[in-house]
Amino acid sequence: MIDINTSVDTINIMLLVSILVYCTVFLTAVRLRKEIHDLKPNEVMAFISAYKQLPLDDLIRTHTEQATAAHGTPEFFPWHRAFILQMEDMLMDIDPTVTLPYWNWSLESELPHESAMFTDEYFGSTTQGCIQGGHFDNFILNYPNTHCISRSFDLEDKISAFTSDIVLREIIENSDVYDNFRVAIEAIPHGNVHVNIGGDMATMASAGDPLFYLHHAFVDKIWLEYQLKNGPLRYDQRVGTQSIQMDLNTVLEPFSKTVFDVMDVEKLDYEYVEPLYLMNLDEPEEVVMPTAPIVSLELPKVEDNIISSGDTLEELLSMPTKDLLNHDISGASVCTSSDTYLYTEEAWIRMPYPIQEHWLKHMNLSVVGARNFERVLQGRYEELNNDKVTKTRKDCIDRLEQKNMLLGLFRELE
Ligand SMILES: [Cu+2]
Repeated sequence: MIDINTSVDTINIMLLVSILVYCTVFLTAVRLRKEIHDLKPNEVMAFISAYKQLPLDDLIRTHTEQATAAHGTPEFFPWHRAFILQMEDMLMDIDPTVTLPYWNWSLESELPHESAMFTDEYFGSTTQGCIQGGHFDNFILNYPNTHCISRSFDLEDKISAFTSDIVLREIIENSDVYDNFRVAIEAIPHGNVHVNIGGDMATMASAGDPLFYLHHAFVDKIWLEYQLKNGPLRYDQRVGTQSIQMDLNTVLEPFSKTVFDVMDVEKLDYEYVEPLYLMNLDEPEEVVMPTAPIVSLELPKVEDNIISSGDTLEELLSMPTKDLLNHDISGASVCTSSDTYLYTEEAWIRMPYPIQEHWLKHMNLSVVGARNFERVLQGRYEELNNDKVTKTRKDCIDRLEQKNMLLGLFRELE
């Protein structure tokens, strides 16, 4: 005879076991890709030492051999997704605790050279030539020839602006047709990072520089955000002059995977963790803080300009009432003496420079298309910057009104 209690226990145990198996097999299998600033120093070191053991020459060869299929075509996103996934598999074979971090460069878009990425603790501080010092000191690669990983910042010791976070978000938000989105990201935001850092990053040998993988993990995250908005299977093959057929069944050489196989990130078992370093965490010693400022939209202080006699509002308000009333405030009715003051570079979201034509050609990207898109982006940056100026002017007027009200109050008191 079957004891009912026993069978209930058995069912419970079976349930528990299956939950445990599920947790072990599925939940722990998800790879978490964190923003590089969120890695602890020992995690950065684990990534770097696993990275140095990768067959980097083979990876550069793969990237170079597939240059034509993987760039300037709809395959750009799926091919690079498969590529960095393979690279991450290799990393994890070397050290199972390591996953591929991503670098959200859009949060450091205005002063990229001030990013922690360009320090000896991360990927080297050298601005021109072979990386010297740090973990990649004179790091030699052998494909396509024997060379060191080099950098060549486009402004000598500085890097000109990348696409800012706010504009990047708008591109994702406003994109519908897959291949328009692909072009919008590939040519400018993705391209600027390669070209402005320069050196290996500006060539097909970029796949030897660790920054390539962090950059492409972020590019992959950008695509994922587009997919979450438009559905994972949104993939229109390119129309027009492109003669190659690229649909979901296209094989991504040499990975023996089709485009379809990499469309659904959930099936690929990895996830991107949103940057935590932007939040105020309670354990500062646990978190590697960025050395570069987050995109700074701070405007220059306008107080100095409110009163043409040179007094700031604070100075006026700190004056004894008697002095204040005798003070010349004749210039106080205008908010700014010149518009140019507000148009200082500090007030702006920096706009990326036009991308180099030879790089666009190298990547099979349309120069005319890129220039047109740059013009659209430029218009948007101008709008954003004008909004900032308008807002500043409004703040200024508000403060003036506040001041006049206080002055009126003082006069009444007298
Ligand atoms: Cu590439």
